Amino acid sequence: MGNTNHASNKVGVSTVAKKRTEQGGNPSINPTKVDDKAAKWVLSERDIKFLCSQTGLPENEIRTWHEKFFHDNPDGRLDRDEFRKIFRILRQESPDSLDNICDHVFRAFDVDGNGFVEFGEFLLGFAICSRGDLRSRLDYAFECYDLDSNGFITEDEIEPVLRGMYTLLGIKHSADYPPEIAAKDLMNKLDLTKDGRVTKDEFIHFLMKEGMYRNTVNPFH
Ligand SMILES: [Ca+2]
Ligand SMILES: [Ca+2]
Repeated sequence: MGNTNHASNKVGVSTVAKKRTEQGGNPSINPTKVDDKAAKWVLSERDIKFLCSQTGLPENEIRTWHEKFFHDNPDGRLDRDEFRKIFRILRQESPDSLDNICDHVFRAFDVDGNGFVEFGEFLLGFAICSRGDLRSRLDYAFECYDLDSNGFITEDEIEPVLRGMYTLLGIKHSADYPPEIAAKDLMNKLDLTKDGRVTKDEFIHFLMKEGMYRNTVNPFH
């Protein structure tokens, strides 16, 4: 395998670590783009080490994912439709129930917000959402709700995602407690400082201790 370290950071896994985990101290990793035209990517030893430490996956599993990912997606990234297909395979729920939540999960995975989920973003998101600790999973859940990615959740952002969660969980909307009221109630619970917007800290703090709400709010249970 060629070793072309110090390539430009185009793919954005470094930002995953920076934005999504606040532990700090993570080196940047990106599968290294060897040739623009061939769009061929290699994982350096450093990439592998970083992904192992971030995802908790063994090296051979990372190599397997990498091979499969680039086999299915030679351009090294997933657009929304491609992401939807993979998401359907990875989740246990019926495909129809996933549709409304899928775009929100896509936004959480697309850490650098470039409209694509690159390999590193995919692997890290997948590992964290399926086997990460609760705080990390809530960190990703926050991004699902922050529709405009401005770092705050507002009441109008809660409702569409909550609707997606209801569909995902097979919860029927009851006429006397429609999603817009549920969103209002949830907003009141989350917005501790009553300034009309919810920070990530408020979101995580509340849902860490409120299991009942967490079950209907967090797509990554
Ligand atoms: Ca991206
Ligand atoms: Ca927002």
